[in-house]
Amino acid sequence: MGLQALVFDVDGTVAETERDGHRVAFNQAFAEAGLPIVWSESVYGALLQVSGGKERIAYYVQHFAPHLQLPAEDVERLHRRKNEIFGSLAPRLALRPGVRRLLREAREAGLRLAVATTTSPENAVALLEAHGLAGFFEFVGAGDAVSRKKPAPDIYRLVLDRLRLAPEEGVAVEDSRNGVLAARSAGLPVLVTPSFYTRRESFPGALAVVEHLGEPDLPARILQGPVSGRVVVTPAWIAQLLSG
Ligand code: XBP
Ligand code: MG
Repeated sequence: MGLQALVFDVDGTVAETERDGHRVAFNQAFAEAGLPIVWSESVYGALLQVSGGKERIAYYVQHFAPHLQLPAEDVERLHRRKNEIFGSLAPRLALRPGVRRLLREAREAGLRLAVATTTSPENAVALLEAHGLAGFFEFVGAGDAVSRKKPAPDIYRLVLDRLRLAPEEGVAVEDSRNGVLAARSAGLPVLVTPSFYTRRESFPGALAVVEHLGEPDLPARILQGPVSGRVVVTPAWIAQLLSG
């Protein structure tokens, strides 16, 4: 028993992909298709409550632009194009502080690493490859690999199943309330690094909430947890949190 694996969310956790990546790519795909839809930063923030890009487009059209009468094939085509555009933006999306460092330290400490994300696998892989991180992860659980997206626990259950891990042996790293709900429902403890769109959310049941993962010259503020102050999140610090 004890800490054996870290399971990373991608969007918002590894990088600020939503505001500067997905949102921009959705808008470009809409424009290319000649659709009169532009998602502002604030509108997109509200739409993030709908997990999944296809689901988000379909929800928006149904509620705010029903006159467009977009059939499911068009939604799928738009989403495919949006993901291609996201792939081309991925190299420009900076990693959040501490992500690369913690992955390296986790590998050195013998921890296993996996991804549990709602985004499509091609987006997760594009971002990880663009930053030379893909090789860190033994399994990428993503998108439609499960039928129910976060906040349902399914993607975390799939990852635990593939890694043959008990939930108490892993810690999820998440940025959103939906992600915390998903991980907690699967029994996984969660460390939260809120992102641009989730910084005002609450994270019930989180082990701790930290500003970001921290770097030696940029320790992160501890926003919620058993201790206060600042921290550079390390595998040892996470193990200590876990052991209470
Ligand atoms: C991510 C999502 C995804 C992305 C877009 O949530 O909800 O839908 O916004 O990706 P999380 P796709 O960080 O909780 O996994 O367009 O590929 O769905
Ligand atoms: Mg996220």
